[in-house]
Amino acid sequence: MRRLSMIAGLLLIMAVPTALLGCGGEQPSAPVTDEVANDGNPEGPDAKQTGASVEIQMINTSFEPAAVEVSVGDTVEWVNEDNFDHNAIAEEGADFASEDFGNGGTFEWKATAPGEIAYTCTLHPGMDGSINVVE
Ligand SMILES: [Cu+2]
Repeated sequence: MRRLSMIAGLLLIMAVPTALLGCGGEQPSAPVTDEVANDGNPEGPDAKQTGASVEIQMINTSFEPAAVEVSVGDTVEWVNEDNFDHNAIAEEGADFASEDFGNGGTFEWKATAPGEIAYTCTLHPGMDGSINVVE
C-alpha cells in the first residue's frame, strides 16, 4: 500500500512539469488538469473518438463500393456523382435515412455499434449497399 502511494506521488511529480511546459505560460492554470487526466497524451482518447471517414460514391445508379467495412466511430459519407437524385435508407441493422439529394450532394452517418447493415436507394430498385461495422 505504502509503495503504491509513493509511486502515485512520483508520477504526479513527473506529470506536473510536463503539463506546465505544454502550456507555454500564456494560459496559466485551466488546461493543466485536462492534460493530466489524459495521461499527457492528447492524441490517444481524442483520436479514437474521432474515427475515420469512409466515402461511398453514388455513380451509375449504384453504390461504389457496394460493400464496405468500417469501425465503430467511423463516419460514412455518401457522395452523389450522378446527375439525378439518390438517397441512402437503412433497411436492416441501423435506422439512418437521408433525404433525396442531387449531384454533388452528400449524406453522412456515424457508425455507433457493431453489426451488419443493409441499405438501399428507394428511388432505384436494385441500388443496394451494405456496411459491416466492426469494433
Ligand atoms: Cu438512387
